[in-house]
Amino acid sequence: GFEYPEQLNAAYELTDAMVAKGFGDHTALIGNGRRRTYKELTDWTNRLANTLVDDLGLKPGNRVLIRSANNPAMVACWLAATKAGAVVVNTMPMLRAVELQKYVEKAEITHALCDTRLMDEMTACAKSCDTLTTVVGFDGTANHDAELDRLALEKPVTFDTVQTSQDDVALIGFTSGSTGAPKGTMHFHRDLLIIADGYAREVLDVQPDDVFVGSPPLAFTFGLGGLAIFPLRFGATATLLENASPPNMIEIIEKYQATVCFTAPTAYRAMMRAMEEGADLSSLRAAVSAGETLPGPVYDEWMQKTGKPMLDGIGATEMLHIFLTNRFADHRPGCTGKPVRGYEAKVVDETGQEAKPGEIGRLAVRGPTGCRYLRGERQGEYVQGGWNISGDAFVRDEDGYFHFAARNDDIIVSSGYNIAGPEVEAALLAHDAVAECAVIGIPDEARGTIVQAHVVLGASETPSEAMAKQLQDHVKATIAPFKYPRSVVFAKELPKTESGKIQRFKLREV
Ligand code: 3SK
Repeated sequence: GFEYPEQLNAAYELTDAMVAKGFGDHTALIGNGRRRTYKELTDWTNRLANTLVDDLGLKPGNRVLIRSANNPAMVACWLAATKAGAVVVNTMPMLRAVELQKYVEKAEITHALCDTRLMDEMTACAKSCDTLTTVVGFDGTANHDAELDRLALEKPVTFDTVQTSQDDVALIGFTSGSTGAPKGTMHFHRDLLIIADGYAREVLDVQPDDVFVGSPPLAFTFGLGGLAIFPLRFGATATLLENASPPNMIEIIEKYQATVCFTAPTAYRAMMRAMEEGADLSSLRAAVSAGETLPGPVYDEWMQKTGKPMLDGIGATEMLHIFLTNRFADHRPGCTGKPVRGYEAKVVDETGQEAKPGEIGRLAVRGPTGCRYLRGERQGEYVQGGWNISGDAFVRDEDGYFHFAARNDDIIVSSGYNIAGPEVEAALLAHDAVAECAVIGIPDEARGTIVQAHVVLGASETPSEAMAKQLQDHVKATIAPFKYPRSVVFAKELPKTESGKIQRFKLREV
């Protein structure tokens, strides 16, 4: 198990405690052109925490929404609110007032800290939300040129951290959900440390000289863990990019010799194309892929180009972070590995019984960081006997390795055959002309449903019937021929969430 003192404040552990451990002069955060040491970050968060309590009336247990792109100021606000005993809801910068309103109402938010560049939608949201009494702007560029920054500059650099208990709620993560109805999941102070002491220590072996880079928003627990909690827990350095496009990530990797990268397979593909043009990613010792299925060809190409495995993992907002993963010394293509320390996983059939090795079923997971839905929404449906039953179909092999088969709603039943959409996608991605693709089922009179592939071609390729035929033949030659996409649609881009997940449901809606 994981042992922590009864009184525990995760934000204190990631700041003041790190200074006490001797990391004061070490760089904690790099972003928007500035470096901050652990001491500077600690002082900054303490000033902010004093402001929240003294000027903005924040009480322990209040719910605080933070609205920002990934930058050091967002990390500082999150740490400050957590130190002050608040429960934080981090949100993505692109959300509109109507979406923010759902979070505010569900989580009964009282305070909102918002990058001033994103204030319009926040103000519009506040007008229709009764619980939200305080909205204050901070300067995401960290020039300290907004109300929250000005108030904070007047405050002392020490703060009496609120003595939360290890099982006090610290964070509410909202699942993006494929239907547009977000659900809140609650996480304790100790959970924030468990993901670091489990996954980041055991699997990544994070060291103080590590430099982290990546694309997931801090509003997504994948990003908060990978780009804030993991580096700060071990005295390492986090680089934060407001626009984490592959070229921007490459620039940071080259400039700061980044060692650990968190992003999705699509970005790794783009980075590998850039390597062919001379980009130097040799400083990376760990390339973590999650948030999307890692296609076998992407894993293979990375291995071939870097000589290192790409670490495929699967996590969930409900469980806070990655719970199944490959390891440096134990990795296989097309495989999501084994449970992280502290977690158990199994594959179950429709009746909840454990499936036999090799049989497809739903992935069930339990562990120390989940799963507690806000207001118990979905608790009965998705949590059974402490097991979180995910929407993903998996197979567990004889050796105990887990293999992703499909999202339950990605299984296409065509003429009585079960076809896993991701398998067809992996086959298409292995064709040189394909840059990105998404496979869905569409209604068909003769077969009930047929496989339709939405394909983005590489820059030098041109859509044509001949190209569609070539791709169909390629799939037939790669996997069982009945799985080939009977319909091929060429697209310029695919619909994606802000965290980079392809929204197949949008393709189904067309
Ligand atoms: O696999 C995911 O989508 C995920 C979700 C939340 C936190 C971490 C991860 C990897």
